[in-house]
Amino acid sequence: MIHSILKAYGIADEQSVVEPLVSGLINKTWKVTSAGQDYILQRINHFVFKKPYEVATNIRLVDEYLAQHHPDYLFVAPVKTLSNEDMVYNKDDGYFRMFPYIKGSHTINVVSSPDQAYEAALQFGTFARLLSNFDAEKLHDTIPDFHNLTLRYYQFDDSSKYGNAKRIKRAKAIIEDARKHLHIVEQFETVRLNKRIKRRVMHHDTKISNVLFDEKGKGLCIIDLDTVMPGYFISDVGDMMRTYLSPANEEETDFSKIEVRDDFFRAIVHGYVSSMGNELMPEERDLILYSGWFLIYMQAIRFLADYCNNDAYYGAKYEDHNFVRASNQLILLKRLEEKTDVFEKIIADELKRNNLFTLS
Ligand code: GN1
Ligand code: MG
Repeated sequence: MIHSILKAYGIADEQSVVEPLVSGLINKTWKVTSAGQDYILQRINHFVFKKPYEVATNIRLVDEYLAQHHPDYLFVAPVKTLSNEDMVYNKDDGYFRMFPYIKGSHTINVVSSPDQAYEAALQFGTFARLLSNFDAEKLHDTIPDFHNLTLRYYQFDDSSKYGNAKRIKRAKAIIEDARKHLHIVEQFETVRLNKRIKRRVMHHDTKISNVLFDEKGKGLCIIDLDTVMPGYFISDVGDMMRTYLSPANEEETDFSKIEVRDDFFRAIVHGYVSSMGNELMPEERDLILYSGWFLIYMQAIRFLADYCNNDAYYGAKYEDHNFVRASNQLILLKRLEEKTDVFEKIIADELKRNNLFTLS
């Protein structure tokens, strides 16, 4: 199957070595080595990305804009096929794209130092800043309503009423717990109504494995651009908080290991504010801590809804997998909420360091 795809790129069977890479929950990825060249091959999950051509169009528009306005910026655009396409379609296996492998780069799966969190935040902040004059509305919503928390809440609410009855019963306590956080959804509605809070070009999946690092541990560029689409900055900053603050990730079953670390929080804020803080409106700067609540809560109710809906979206490796993931994220949210005063102080410090102010 892979070999017929490689042919479209002019890569011959005999010379190529293809090895699967462990990556996210949605797309499949392989490393391809051929004639001394390395590539990353990715299959788009077209049950999730229903219009793969829109994904390709977004990446092309962003690539063209950056090439024209910021030619020195390292943006990893897909390799073209022999017939100059961004993507290959094969009726049995779906849609594939190939990216050049950036020499000397590596990815990490776990954030183990505040420096790494800082480097990543700087990368995502720089990407957003360089695109702040690009009209985000030119881009397609590659997953419509992807980070629409209000809709996610309704989906969760439906699943908790009409989903798998046995599972709903099992999850009763966390469903009730999740309902107690409705204020996070209400605040999202005020964000949507506030015209000074712009929809920007956002990455929407800022976990650490989507940053390439060089040998010295400096951030090189960002990858996995399928969810690059219009959104609010809280999506990118929030997902960094969700995935960098705790030493234990969403898969952890021992919840006593979930904690939020002050120095990692400062590193995220430092990296993002120093690259993107100037672009943010004061109204947006007021939402930095809210970003974490917003994204962690959204992930919790997405996992919980999926549990009630028989794991239709995320899949599951064991019976209670999505129940455990949802419980985990609700605990992470609590740990973050407990730090409100300390973290507001850190945000104030970092803004001050950059001579920036908020409304409040
Ligand atoms: C999915 O596929 P992956 O792991 O990059 C999901 C994200 C979630 C993440 C949770 C398109 O990302 O929104 O945060 O799982 N992406 C999509 O692990 O739904
Ligand atoms: Mg992804």
